[in-house]
Amino acid sequence: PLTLVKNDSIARLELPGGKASADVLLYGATVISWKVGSAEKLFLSKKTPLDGSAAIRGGIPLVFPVFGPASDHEDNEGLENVPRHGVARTAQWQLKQNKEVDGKNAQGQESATASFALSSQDLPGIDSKYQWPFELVYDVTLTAKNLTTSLHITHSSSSSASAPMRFQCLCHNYLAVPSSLSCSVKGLVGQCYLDKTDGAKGKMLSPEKDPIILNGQASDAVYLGPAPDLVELSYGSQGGGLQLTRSENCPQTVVWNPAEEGAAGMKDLHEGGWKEYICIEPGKANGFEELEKGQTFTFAQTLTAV
Ligand code: TA6
Repeated sequence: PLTLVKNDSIARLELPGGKASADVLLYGATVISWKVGSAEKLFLSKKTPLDGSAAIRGGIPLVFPVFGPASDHEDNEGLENVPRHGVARTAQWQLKQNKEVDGKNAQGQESATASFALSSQDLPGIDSKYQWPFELVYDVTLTAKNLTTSLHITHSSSSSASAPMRFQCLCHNYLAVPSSLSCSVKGLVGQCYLDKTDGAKGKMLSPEKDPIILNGQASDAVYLGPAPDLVELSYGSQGGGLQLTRSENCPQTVVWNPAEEGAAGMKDLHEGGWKEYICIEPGKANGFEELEKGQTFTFAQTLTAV
């Protein structure tokens, strides 16, 4: 079932019998909680405001139409005036009538889906920052062990003169971990990556080994692709973790944790919060997609609790 809670600011999806739940803040269509049973799988800073006054530090912020500062990207034509990480994560989305809130997914598993919509027409002044009209539809589907998000990006310009819409998109997943000092990530071996702890443009390196051990050192790496079949986050000695799959049209994967020194400057991150999450972020974050008017690009990811 789907209910609106907290003064209709949050859409809550639940499977019967407390099997799983997810909370989606309409501000940014940000999944701020995903529970498998009673186990919370996403991180949410205790100091992040949820009243729409600032971007959310946690959950799954949606990054569109640019990842990071536009100035990080050489061929950022048309994106120069778009704010860091874009406009979707700080916009007020609408809850759409649900296709099938309670049903079965393609695999016959019990599922619940909520859909959200954002139109560029809902963003006053957007055309001074971003010239292309767009419609976004975001589906969040819960099954007993999975959370699937699908972002449908439509270039809705009806004017004949419109050049292809240029954009990036990414799910900025803040994944809860028992300790960010003893996690590991598998599935990215062999991929070149931009090490952004070494300046904004990053230095091209390739990881020597799998798994990548996160041991409390700062990490800010953009793995360039191709889209890996599976990325696995292991929590470390106590076992457990998450698996991530995504559509092949979003080949990059960002792995980020600020570590203690980076966290010191983040006023919306509670004390020690950097030890409680790893960001593993699939997306199109290197180079720009180009979408003809009337066309739709769909970016899907599935997180699975193991
Ligand atoms: O996803 C990695 C990153 O680009 C990091 O460089 C760090 O800045 C993070 O995003 C958080 O960005 P934000 O603007 O939400 O503080």
